[in-house]
Amino acid sequence: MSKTSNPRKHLQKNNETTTDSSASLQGVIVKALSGYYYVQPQHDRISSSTVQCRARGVFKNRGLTPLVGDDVLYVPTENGEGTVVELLPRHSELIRPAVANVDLAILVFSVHEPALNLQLLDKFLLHIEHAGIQPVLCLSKQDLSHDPNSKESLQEEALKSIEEVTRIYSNLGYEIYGTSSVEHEGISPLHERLKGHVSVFAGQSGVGKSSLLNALVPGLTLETNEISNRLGRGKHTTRHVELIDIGGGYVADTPGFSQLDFTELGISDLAYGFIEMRELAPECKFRGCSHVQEPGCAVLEQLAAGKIEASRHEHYITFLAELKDQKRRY
Ligand SMILES: Nc1nc2c(ncn2[C@@H]2O[C@H](COP(=O)(O)OP(=O)(O)O)[C@@H](O)[C@H]2O)c(=O)[nH]1
Ligand SMILES: [Mg+2]
Ligand SMILES: [Zn+2]
Repeated sequence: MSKTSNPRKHLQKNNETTTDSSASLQGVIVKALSGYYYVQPQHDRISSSTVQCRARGVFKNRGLTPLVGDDVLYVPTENGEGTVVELLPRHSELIRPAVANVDLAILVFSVHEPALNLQLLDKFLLHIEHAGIQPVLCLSKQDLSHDPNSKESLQEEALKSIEEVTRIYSNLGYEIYGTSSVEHEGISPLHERLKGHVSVFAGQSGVGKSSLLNALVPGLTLETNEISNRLGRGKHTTRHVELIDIGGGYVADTPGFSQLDFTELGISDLAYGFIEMRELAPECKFRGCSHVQEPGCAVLEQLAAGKIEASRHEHYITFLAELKDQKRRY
C-alpha cells in the first residue's frame, strides 16, 4: 500500500488544521534556528535525537514566539518532522539570553585566575535575584588551593577566597559548591543539583564555565579558553542559544547574564536583590528606606552591630550610585 493511498494522511499533508491534536506529544524546545524549532521529545529523553518542527502560524497571529526552553505540544508529520501546536505555560522568561523556564543560575567564580571579585559576585547575585531565579554559587578551580606546583602565595589566596565566600554567602543562606574540572572534583554533587532544572551558568570569562560543562556532560567538547566572543570567530557563527541535555536536566550554553547593567532595575529592585536587606526592610522606620543614611534604618543598625557584612553594604551603595548616574544620563 502506497502512502498516498491513505486519504487521511494525504489530507494532513496538505492542510495542517486537520492535524489530529489528540496525537500530540510533549517536548522541550532545545534549539531554534532559521524558523525551525528542535524539540526534544519528553517520552524519549534517552536518545539524543530531536524533532525538527515548524510552529503553527497561529502563534504569530497571537503574538507568541516560541523560545528555547519552552515546553510544547507537537504533532509528528509524515516526513519525520513535526509541527508545534501548543505552547505550555512559561514559568520564567529571560531576555538576555532568550530562554524560557530557566529556574536555576549557577554563578561560577574561580578561587584564583581570575582573582575572586566579591563586587562582581554581588552584581551577578543582584541580577539573578531580580530575575526571580534560584542562585547557586560554584567556586571553581579548587585544585589551585592545593596544587603542589603552584606558588604558596597563590595557594594561600585560593584558600582565603574559599574561606571568605563560605563565611559570607552560606551565612546568607546561599548554596555553595566547590569544583575542580581539572581533578574532576565536586562534579557529581553539582550534576545532582542540576537534575530536574533548566539552568544557566553565569560568571565572568575565564572562570571555567565551559570546562565545567565539559566535565558535567560526557562527550561534550565546548571550546575553552575563548578570548572573547565579541567579534565571533567566523562570519558564520551566529550566536544562538541551545539547551544541552545533561541527563535529567538542561543547561543553556550561553554566557548567561552577559550584560550586567542597571537599565532594567529601579532603586527598590536593588535593595530587593540583597536578600538581607530585603528581609530587614519592613523593620526600617520609613517605608521605601534606601538604607543609606535614614534614621531608624534597620539595615544600618545591623551593619553597625556587625551582623551585615560590610562588603555587601558597600557594594550596595556603589551600585546605587551607578544606577542613579545611569538614570541621570537618560
Ligand atoms: N586549574 C584549573 N584551571 C581550570 C579549571 N577549569 C578551567 N580552567 C582553565 O581556565 C581557563 C578558562 O576556562 P574556560 O572553561 O574556558 O572558562 P569560561 O570562559 O568561563 O568558559 C582555561 O585555561 C582552563 O583550562 C580548573 O578546574 N582548574
Ligand atoms: Mg566559555
Ligand atoms: Zn533601611
